[in-house]
Amino acid sequence: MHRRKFLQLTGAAASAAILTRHADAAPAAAANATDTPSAKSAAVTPGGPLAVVTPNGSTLPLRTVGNVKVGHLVAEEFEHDFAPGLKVRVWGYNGGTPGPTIECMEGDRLRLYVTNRLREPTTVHWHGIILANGMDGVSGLNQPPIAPGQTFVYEFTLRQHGTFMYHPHFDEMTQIALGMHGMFVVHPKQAKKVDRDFALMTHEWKIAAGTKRPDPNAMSDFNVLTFNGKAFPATQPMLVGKGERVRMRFGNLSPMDHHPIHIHGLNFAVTATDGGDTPASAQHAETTVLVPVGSTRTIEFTPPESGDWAMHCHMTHHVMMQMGHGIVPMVGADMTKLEQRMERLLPEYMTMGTTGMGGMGEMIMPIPENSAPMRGGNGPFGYIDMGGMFTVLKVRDDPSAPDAQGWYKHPPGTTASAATPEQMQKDGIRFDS
Ligand SMILES: [Cu+2]
Repeated sequence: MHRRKFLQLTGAAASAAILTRHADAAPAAAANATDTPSAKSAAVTPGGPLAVVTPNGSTLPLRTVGNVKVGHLVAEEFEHDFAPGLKVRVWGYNGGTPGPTIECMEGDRLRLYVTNRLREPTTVHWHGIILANGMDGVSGLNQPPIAPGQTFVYEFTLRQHGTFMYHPHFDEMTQIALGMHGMFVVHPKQAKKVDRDFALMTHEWKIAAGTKRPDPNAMSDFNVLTFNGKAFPATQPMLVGKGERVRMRFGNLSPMDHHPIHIHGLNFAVTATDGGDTPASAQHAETTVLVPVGSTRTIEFTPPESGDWAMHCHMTHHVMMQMGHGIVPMVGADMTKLEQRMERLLPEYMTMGTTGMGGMGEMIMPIPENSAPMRGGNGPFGYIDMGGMFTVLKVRDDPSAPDAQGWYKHPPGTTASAATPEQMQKDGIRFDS
């Protein structure tokens, strides 16, 4: 089907959910990929804190010159892969969205060069970092904008620790929406030991199906939701050991939405925000952490159960992809007559959504070029009908085992299964079908 036809269908079927997915077979879920960021965090300094892993991302290389750590961020446009089938031109840093995670120690003197390879000016604001006013990066207020082709230098000493972010403070609406942001981690001098430490930037994008650029003017109806710039199944799962101490740092520079991040199979405490550490007396157990726009949340937990555990934004539209949301609800409707009439006009017409949307991701249907509507991924029990801001936390008894990155092997008798009539009768369950 051509894109024009698809659009016709979308328009014609005012009542029907046109939910489609790629004509080619679903790619192997990245949830089973071999490049799981599992490497146990290496020490940044002997006996010191641990290195942060940014799944699907990178860490900014820093050179030591005298007593100063020197880094270089390049603001630029490049092609980015969101999910299988969806390649879009975005703006970011050093070829990445998010840009590389900046990772330092409290007390470090930092000199950061910023080169502007965009066609408009930019600046960098170090979100949450306490520094001299002239280093804060607000264009017009603290500095002149960095012109295209120009390189600016920022220099400051880190007097605090925590999880922060960086982003432009010139034409924020466009530049952040197009992908310019990154995480900024400062380890305390007396680091609290953990076994794993992950950084995840949440984001939302409006990318009309078949187009090559995100729409920075969008205020609602964001249709591509990402962890570190990737939508499931392109999100790299995270591998940890049962009983290990795990830290996750979430950032949110989405244009408009907060993200309640939910992890299955465990509970956690929020140990810090970008404002500082949460005192132990104020910490409590949670299963979902709301990460508001313009803030970070750091959580810590010790997973009590091995398995492949879902981790996702709990806004249900944030685990969907480029489907149309402006549609009439069809659940439970009998559309037989309408379908017959529509087929006279459009032979390929089909109504969707009358039994819910769960089957849509798996359907082999043509879609417009360069789009990933409602993409999901293959799981060990069938199709995982979620896309967007969804990933998998792989908890293993032995995370170094050779098969640790494959699907979890459930011990016999520990999976839900179809009930037998005998079982139901024995337990007094009545169901006349
Ligand atoms: Cu969300």
